[in-house]
Amino acid sequence: MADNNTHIALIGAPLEEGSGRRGASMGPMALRIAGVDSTLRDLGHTVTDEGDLKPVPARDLANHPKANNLQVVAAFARALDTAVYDAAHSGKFPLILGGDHALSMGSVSGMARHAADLGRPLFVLWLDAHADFNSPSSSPSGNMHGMPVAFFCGQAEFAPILDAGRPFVDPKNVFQVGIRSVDAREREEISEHGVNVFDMRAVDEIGMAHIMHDVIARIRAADGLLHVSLDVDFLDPDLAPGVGTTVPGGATFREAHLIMEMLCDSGLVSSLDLVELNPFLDDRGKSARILVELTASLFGRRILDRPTRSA
Ligand code: B3U
Ligand code: MN
Ligand code: MN
Repeated sequence: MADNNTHIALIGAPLEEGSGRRGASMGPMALRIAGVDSTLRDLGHTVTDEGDLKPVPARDLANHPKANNLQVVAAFARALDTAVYDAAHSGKFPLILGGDHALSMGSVSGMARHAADLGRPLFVLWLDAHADFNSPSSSPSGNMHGMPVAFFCGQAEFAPILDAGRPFVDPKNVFQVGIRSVDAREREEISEHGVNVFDMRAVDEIGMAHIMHDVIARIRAADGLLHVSLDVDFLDPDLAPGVGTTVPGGATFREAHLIMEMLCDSGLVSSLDLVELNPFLDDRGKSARILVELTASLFGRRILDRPTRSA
């Protein structure tokens, strides 16, 4: 994706059952009201809104005491896997309007299948306060929005309870930026699996520009595709209060825009999740609007009519 004409498929995923509270199902509508489609069209892109997925719960799967609402989460994961794969396969850029973060089990699976077709590796940039590397046995809450990274990195525990046999993502191709709330088992898991982590301390010490140059160079060297997953709580809660799990000390407005601007210049991004927006908790649409603004930066809006510095 660069700043020329891209055909973007908006895919609504009104999932909230992965999150342990109500409200994230209103996320797709809030993003539409904030003007995600017209903003992208104004930048010269073609936008097709595919509407919202409404999957039937996956009753072929057994309920699990520590994977809350597994049947609903799995239904969304399956539906998104197909919708995202089909969109990418037909040359479109899948832009997923969430919905809680459990939906990334499906969007990343779909992009992993697409990348495998192309014979290219899939990389994931995980912008989040959390590592989302729990599994049912390690999760303190049982909420599946805390589990997608473990799922798509192939954590064995998911095989008997969720769909096995999907292409997974090599954990070494996952970059987590901005994390600042990690459970004890997650800390061990991400290091054992070799996930690349730039926590908020790294952001403070090294700086966002340096981190992103590094991430982009590594993906480019491997000729990878990049899926970006943006959780609202990546941002500082003063900036974006419309999320169920606010964690102080998040990314600033400029840090977040810089990421998007550098990713735009890189031309590497092939798909995007906007997740965890909870309009019920938002302050007059502020968080929905900032997600749309960040998306605009990813799709070519810039301060001056030139890249500031090539990535
Ligand atoms: N790590 C905790 C909390 C959490 C993860 N993701 C969010 N919250 N949004 C858990 O429940 O897994
Ligand atoms: Mn998350
Ligand atoms: Mn989070």
